[in-house]
Amino acid sequence: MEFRTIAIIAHVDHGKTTLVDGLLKQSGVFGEREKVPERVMDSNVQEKERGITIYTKNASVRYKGTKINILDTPGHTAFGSEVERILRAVDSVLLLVDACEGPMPQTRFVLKKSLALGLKPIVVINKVDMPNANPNKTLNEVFDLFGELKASEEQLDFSYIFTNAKKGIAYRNLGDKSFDLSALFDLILERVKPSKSDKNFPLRFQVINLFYDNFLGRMALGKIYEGKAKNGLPVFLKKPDGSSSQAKISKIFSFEGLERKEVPEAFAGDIVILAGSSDICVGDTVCQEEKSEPLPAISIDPPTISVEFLVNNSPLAGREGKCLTIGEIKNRLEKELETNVGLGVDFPKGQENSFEVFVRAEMQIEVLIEEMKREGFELQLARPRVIIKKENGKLLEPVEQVVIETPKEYSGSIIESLSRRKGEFKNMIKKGKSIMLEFEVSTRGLLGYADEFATATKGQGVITHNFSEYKPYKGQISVRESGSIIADRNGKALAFSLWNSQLQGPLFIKPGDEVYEGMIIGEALKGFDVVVNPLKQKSLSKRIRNKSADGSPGLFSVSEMTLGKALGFIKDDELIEVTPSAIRLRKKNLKALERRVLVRATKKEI
Ligand SMILES: Nc1nc2c(ncn2[C@@H]2O[C@H](COP(=O)(O)OP(=O)(O)OP(=O)(O)O)[C@@H](O)[C@H]2O)c(=O)[nH]1
Ligand SMILES: [Mg+2]
Repeated sequence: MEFRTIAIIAHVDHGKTTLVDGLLKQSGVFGEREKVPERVMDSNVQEKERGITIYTKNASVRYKGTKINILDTPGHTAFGSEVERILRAVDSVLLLVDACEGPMPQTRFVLKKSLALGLKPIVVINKVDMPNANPNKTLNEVFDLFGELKASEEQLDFSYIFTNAKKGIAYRNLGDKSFDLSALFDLILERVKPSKSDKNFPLRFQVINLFYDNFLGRMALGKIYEGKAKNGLPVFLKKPDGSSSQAKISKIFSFEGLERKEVPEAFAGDIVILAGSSDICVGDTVCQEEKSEPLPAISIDPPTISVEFLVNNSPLAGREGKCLTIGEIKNRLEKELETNVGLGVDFPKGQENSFEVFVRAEMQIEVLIEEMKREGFELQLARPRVIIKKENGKLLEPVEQVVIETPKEYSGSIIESLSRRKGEFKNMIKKGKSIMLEFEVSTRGLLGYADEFATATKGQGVITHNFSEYKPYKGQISVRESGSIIADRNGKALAFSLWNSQLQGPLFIKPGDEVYEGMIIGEALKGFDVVVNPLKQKSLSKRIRNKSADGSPGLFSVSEMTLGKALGFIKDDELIEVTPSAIRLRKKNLKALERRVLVRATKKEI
């Protein structure tokens, strides 16, 4: 049997997972009566809730005697390096572009990576059914993008096709009569060359992703480049650093539709999962012969952000969650490390009650914490910090390429805010009513920027950023200029006092919410911390004068705190308290007096 492996790559929401639905359905993967949910590959709960793909997933379809392995990748910028890794194992990519939006920043990123690897993408112009779709213009823009990214002659001569992924229809030419995706299936067989794989060579397999199974332990997803994987086969596990160890293949799973099917053997060209080594990592080569060369290493971007995870010691600790201890958090993080390639953890050596967790994007922390919340964990997080390096006596920090697409009217304020964050403006391209801006910004400058950006562009802007390299430290970057409104006692907040407190700035809590001394209940716009009593009632005499029953002055707006917002909001002396049902902010030091003494002592030191 012949194999083809393709990845579907695109900007977020351009329709990758919807197209995979169509490919699966039309290749007969599901029974006729089977009820298949929309975007079936987005099977993770958070993926369903957020409506985006977070983890790369794979499936396979059979068409005219060929097995096509399909990898559905995430389009969100935070998971860009996941896509990069996947591209190593594919024979080609379907570059999907929304016919209304045209190429967007992440389209550029994933196309650039594909071209650099020498892949020849098939361009799929999707959502042609939308009233504001402009497929021809989009196709021209894609062609220009190939040119801009210095595609080779061969790559510039790309094939293209138009689709309505939602209905599962592909048109080789606009205006063709078509009722299904066969034109796309045929194009894949026509344009994607079968894997260069020799079944007669000894086995060579490379790992691109990891899974964990309670019974089988760590398992590796990857591609068989040469030879045959066989159950029970003794193998060598070669690491990129040149070290080698022995193992035995204990199970092989191949993909049929969405199912993982256990098979006794698998052949070159196929994408499979192997079990048998608890030590296996992304990029490792599994080979049959000791003298076999390992496959070229897969580079994984280093983590650039660290966040301290602490045991919850707030006055409300233990009320809402069931997993609170340092041991429980440690076990959970160890489990995560089995498969989460983008994560690193420094476990405490002594009696400390905290861990340092390393990631590449704030959103990775959000996804992990959200998962832990659901599992019943309580913990606290400190302000994310960027990992600074020292080389030859010089401080270096990670910088990112930032691409923004926004309606023109917001470009001024974006340039201003990113300059304040020490971003370097690189380029500007007009695109109809919108404008594309390119910057180089340090990861430090981007921390907490997502929320500010969404507000500045009224939700109409799109920002993507990807790590590029470590560069000289850019100096001090000012953090949030506002202060915090802090509660001075424990109890249930009352409407009257909150109504007064909101004169200081937006609040994060509503009447009836539980508060404690040192808890942050809002943002103090004056620029310094304000301590308030959120339990204060209106005096009886005033209540009688105002003729209001409880003295409460009516409704006011509350800015709901999300984890993303909280990570961008807190300062160095503040923490986020996470429980299954709440996100609270607090001062590290809960007592106002102690905080004042500490500030005075620090000032004296300076
Ligand atoms: N009208 C129309 N809507 C589509 C089409 N393709 C996808 N959509 C819709 O576009 C939205 C995003 O689709 P997804 O398939 O989740 O996009 P995605 O590229 O997988 O998104 P990420 O994985 O998060 O990057 C969904 O609401 C789909 O129903 C299409 O051809 N026509
Ligand atoms: Mg998707």
